[in-house]
This record gives sequence, structure tokens and C-alpha cells, in this order.
Amino acid sequence: STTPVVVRQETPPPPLPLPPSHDGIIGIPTVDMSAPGGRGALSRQVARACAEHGFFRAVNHGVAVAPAAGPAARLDAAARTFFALPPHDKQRAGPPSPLGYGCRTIGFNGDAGELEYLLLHANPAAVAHRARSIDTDDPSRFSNVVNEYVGAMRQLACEILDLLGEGLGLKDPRSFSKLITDTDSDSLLRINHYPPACTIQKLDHDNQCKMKSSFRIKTGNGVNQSAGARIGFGEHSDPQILSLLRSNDVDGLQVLLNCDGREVWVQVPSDPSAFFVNVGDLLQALTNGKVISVRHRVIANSCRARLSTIYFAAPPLHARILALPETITANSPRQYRPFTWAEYKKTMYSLRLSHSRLNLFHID
Ligand code: GA4
Repeated sequence: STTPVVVRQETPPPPLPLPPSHDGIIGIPTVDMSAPGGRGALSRQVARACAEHGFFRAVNHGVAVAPAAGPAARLDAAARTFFALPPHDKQRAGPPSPLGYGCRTIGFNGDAGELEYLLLHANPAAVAHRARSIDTDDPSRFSNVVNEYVGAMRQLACEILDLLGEGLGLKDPRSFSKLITDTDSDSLLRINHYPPACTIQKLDHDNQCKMKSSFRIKTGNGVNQSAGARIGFGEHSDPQILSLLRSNDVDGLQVLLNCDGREVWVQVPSDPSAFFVNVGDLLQALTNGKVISVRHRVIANSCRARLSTIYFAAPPLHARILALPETITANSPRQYRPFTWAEYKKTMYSLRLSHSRLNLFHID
């Protein structure tokens, strides 16, 4: 039959405790990038959030995120147009090897999620090349939108990294941002589309994107607590330096935060006007563990589609990743052996998504 099957709405996962907040409002560390109080206070706040949680919500960040105009709105519109295409047309931009259009499969080692995505190299030449199979009517329209967004993201990432450099008291506070502004930077842009949970079987039926509700999280030790925990994107840390995530108003992101010495999964309420900032593995290595690469995941249970866009700020492939001298003291000796980003990438692609890969570079 061609009748769409609507999946029974399942109980959402139990609410999770929130850690103490920096702003006292929603329990998620929040940094107001335009707060009065001066650059010194702001840089200390950024450094504190990165050190304690490896994660924060950046508000008043200066990037136009109005629903109808600006680089974010234009990128979202282009993404929606692409994801609404028939499956065959979307497949033209894939398979993800590792870049391109992907549906359900993540990486090369058996990881899967209930999403479809576009993974693009942030460099304009690569964007132009890929755009030919993404917007066949007008490829330059798509590349212009992506380049404009990536430009805004690079600027925001540099601003945050410079504040971090200042907050950590580095001799050259630009040490981190210099790595990502290099013309050979290996930064990426990822656009994730999590279809509505209630139409998964319909999608399956239409063969739009083969998705089954087979990935479930076992939470706690209670019976049936796993009900509804549909894994959109499994637990992992981001390998790069810094990630900037923006989503529509559909929840799903969860971060593993330290709350009074205990690790807890915290639901991050969506905020389309904000950027969520994740510290990546490389930044943890560059700071000798002074800031921490946050583990996060997406549980997409909503009846509405979640759309998220993540800019992964990365250095050039040949960049040597070595903790900055200021982060090494007698009490805090060097933790990681030097490596190049190319070497780190090779390792990360050989492992599962959830692997704590930075540990492999730890000096015993
Ligand atoms: C996680 C963060 C980014 O989404 C990503 C992912 C990448 C991919 O989807 O190709 C990886 C994953 C991510 C880390 C381990 C490997 C590689 C999937 C995977 C199983 C684009 C990235 O850079 O690393």
C-alpha cells in the first residue's frame, strides 16, 4: 500500500539535571559577546567556559541570524531546497567520501545516525566544485551563499579564539586563530537535516532516505528508560580546533558536562539566534588540556525536522600540533606527543565516532 505509516509517538527521554549556569537563566554556560565590562572580563569568561565545560552558548555575537535575511537565513534556505530534492538528485552530491551528501552513514567504520547531511570543505575552490552537483540550476548561487556564511564563521571563530588566547594569558593571543586563517586551512562546513521523528517510516517507505528507528540509547538502569532516545548523531568529540553550531528551533543537542564532579548529559535548548561553541580535540592538545574537548550527541525526537549547521575550524594538514609553551609548567608537564593534523585525521578516520582518539596521543 502507499498509505504513509505514522510512527507512534514515544515517551521522550527523562529530563536531565542542569549544571550551575554562568548566567543563571537556562543552565547552559552562556557568553554575551557584547556585554559591557570590557575585553578582559569577556576573555576570562570564554577561557572559563572552555576550561570547565569545553562548551558555551554565544549570544550577541554580531552575525546576522534574522529569520529572513543575512548569511544564516540564506544558507538555511539553500539547505532546505537541497534536502527537499528527490533522493536521486541528492545522491548526485554524494557519497560522503568523506565529503559530499550522506544519508544515515557517518564515517567509514559502521557508525550510523538518523539524519542526512552535506559535508563540505570550507575552501572556496572546493565549494565551487561541489556546488555543481548540489545546485545544478545555478551552482554559483550555492557557492556564494556558502562562502559568505563560512566567511562570517571564520571571523567569529577567530574572535572567540583570540579571546581564549587572551584569557589564557598567551604571549601571542593570536596563536590559535592564526592556525585557522591560513589559506590552506582544512576547515569544514556540515549541514545536518534530522527528519521529523513521526515521519521516519514514511521516509523509509518513500525510500527518500533509508532510516529505521534502530539506534537507541540505554539511559540509567531502569526498565524501558531507553524509549524515545532516537540517536540522530551519536556521542563524540569534534576532532578540530573549534566548532560553531547553529540550529533551527528544534531541540536535540545534548552535551556531556561536568556538574559538581559528575558527568551528566545535558539537553541544550535550541536557540536559533545563538551559536553553540564546542572545543575540539586539537584545542585540548594545543592547551595541554587546559580546555577540554566536549562530548556531545543529538537525540532528535521532535515531530519537526531539525536543521543544524556546524563550522569546524581546522588548521592546514601539515600544521604541527604541540602544546604552547605557556601551558606547560612543572606542575602540568606536556600531556600529548606532537602530531600533525594530517596524522590525527588519518587516525580519526580509522576509528569509530565515539572513540576518545586524543588519548592515543597521550604521553604515558
Ligand atoms: C565528527 C565531527 C564532524 O562531524 C566530522 C565527523 C567525521 C565525518 O562525519 O566524516 C567523522 C567524525 C567527525 C570523527 C570520527 C570519524 C570522522 C566520522 C567518523 C566516524 C566531519 C569530523 O571532522 O569528525
